Amino acid sequence: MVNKSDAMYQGWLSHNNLKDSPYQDYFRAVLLQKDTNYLSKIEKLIDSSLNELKFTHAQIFGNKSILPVYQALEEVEEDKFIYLHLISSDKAYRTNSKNLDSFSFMLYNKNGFNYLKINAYSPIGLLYGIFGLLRFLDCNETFHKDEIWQTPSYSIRMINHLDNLDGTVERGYAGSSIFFEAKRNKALTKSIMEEIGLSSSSELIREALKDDYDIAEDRERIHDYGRLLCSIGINSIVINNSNVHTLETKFIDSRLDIVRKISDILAYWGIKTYISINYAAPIILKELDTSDPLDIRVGKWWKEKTAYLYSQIPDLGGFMVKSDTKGQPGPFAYGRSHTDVANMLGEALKPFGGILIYRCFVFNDRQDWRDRVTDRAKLTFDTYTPLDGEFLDNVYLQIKNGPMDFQVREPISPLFSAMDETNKFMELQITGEYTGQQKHVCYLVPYWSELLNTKINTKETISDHICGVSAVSNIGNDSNWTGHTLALANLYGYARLIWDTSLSSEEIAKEWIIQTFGFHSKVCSTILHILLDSWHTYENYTSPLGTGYMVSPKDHYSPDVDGYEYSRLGIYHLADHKGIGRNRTIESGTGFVGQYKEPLRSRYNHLSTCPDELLLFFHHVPYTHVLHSGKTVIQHIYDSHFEGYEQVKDYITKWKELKGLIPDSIYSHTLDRLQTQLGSARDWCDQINSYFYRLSDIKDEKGRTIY
Ligand code: GCV
Repeated sequence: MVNKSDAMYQGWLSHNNLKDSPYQDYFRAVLLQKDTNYLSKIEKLIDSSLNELKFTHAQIFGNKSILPVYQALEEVEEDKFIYLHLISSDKAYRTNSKNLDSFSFMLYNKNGFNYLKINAYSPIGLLYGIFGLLRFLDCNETFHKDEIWQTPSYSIRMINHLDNLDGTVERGYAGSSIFFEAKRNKALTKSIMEEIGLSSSSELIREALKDDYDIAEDRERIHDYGRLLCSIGINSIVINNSNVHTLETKFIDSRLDIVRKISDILAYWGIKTYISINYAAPIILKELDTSDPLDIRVGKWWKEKTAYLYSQIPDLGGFMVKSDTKGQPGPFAYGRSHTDVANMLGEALKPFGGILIYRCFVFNDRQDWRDRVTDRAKLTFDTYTPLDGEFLDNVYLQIKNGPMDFQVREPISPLFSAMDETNKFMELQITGEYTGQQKHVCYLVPYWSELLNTKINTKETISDHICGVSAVSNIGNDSNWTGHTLALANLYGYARLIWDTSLSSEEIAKEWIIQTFGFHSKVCSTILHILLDSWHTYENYTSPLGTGYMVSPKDHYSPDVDGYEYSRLGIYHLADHKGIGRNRTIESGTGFVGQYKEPLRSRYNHLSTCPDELLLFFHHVPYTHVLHSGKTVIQHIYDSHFEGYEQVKDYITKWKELKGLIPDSIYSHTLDRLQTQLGSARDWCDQINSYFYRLSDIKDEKGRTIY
């Protein structure tokens, strides 16, 4: 069981800072005024709202003190109080000129008034308002105006878990699943299974042990997770891996009880539960001999199945399904298209208000490395754009931020500025599969902010062309949730950014640091510096100038410059003794650039305008090519790698100055991770520099040691 006294377990929600807040007296009492009667299930959200205020009250005035909650103004006895007003949404939407939705809230503090007020138009808006107010005060902000309005940038703000029912987490770097676990000792059970002959196939073992898995015993932890997510506005979670194995197919069948239990908990936090489904479920569950979406029996099967699921979990969000990739069954097995599958499932979900999230991660893993024409980067666009306008309106295409796969730097996927007749989600990755796997510090919010705010013409950004954002979770059952303490800033930052895309990554980092560590100026400035610098640092010592993928194909972590170079995966840097990079231009390259609209198309197509950091993604150049920075490509490679290594060294020096200023456990654990990062940065720096020095035979101008 997790150590709940771990200094990071409460994340950013300890409300410790309120102990010194000039506003603390307002937390002596609460007035809750409701304009309308809400359904009892909605009362869960009111409970959570009041519980958060009770917790805050106890933090300030001690555990023995009880928070009085009043229903009418004239009853309030205290001089100061928090005033919660749940306003009928019809009235509010009618009379208010602001762009309100059910998640909106308003904080109100007028000089001379003896209360801090939260106006909300739905119970979830009220809960968001409470967390919004607490954040505001925890960060020691002051009310410069009477009213502060908040409405999120997107109505769906989602987290994707890659958790499997046996408790493992694909691309998880922070322990096991917080949702699922084995009831008995797994190792013991496995050895028994092996003894009776189910030796080699883990799928068989998992299947044989199917009744041995359940919702994690520590349900309080799921509650606490819901609280963390709700406080930053997340309202949707896909609870299982989009690679759906046989065992997890049972979530829509004999193990639906697990989904229901999780969904019941998350409902306290206004979070809708989604399930990843396997498109071949009718066959896997042995109920049909086909999954052909155009076979009437299959459509009927999904309709009945969906009706059953909603009868058990009426507020289920919907399904996520992964299209053709990596051995997962796809529509092409039956000669059908993506729309055939998506619309069949969308139709089944429609009567219940459910949505279908269709993940468009496609790639051809049969490519011949000798083939210079086929370009994996082009595949998603080529596959999906002909289908624009053909998806039902409750189908959302989930598109990874870049055309490849969560590299430290990729250009934005051209699909976002195409397919105007289709609902689109952007998928980000919080878990650092290719960005140091939470052993390295790598605060990704600056990157995400850059992506969402990419201008696609003079008026619009990418963000205007999507209707939601989703991201792969970085959470596990480690006591501090994310393995690396500083990786929690990525979860926090992701959610805050998609709540309000105009927030800067620096503002977000400051919020997180202050709520987590308090106001000590050295602590704040050091952690802020490390976080804001860390993405560029990681980029510096890993693959240069947008090439990506110089990692080991086995672990996606350690350096292996040619790891993918002769593979069938379509990922090639094409470095030889003269130059490096993939020519994707319209005239002489693979033509990928042609998928962009102006102005990005011209910007990326021409060497003179292509940004340095993406140069090798779009162009093949000699090592002596001069960048906009004035350096040659080869000198940039040497300099950035030496610099990246030095930056990590500097983080360690700076971190050591925090000894005694932050809890010891966080201090030493993070120091340990930074030292691991330094060792890895050294490997990266030496291997990349040596590789390119040996290949190009061009010396480092600064004469540093290259092996
Ligand atoms: C969930 C990458 C990852 C896989 C992941 C896949 C996807 O290939 O390595 O672990 O599978 O992306 O996003 O579907």
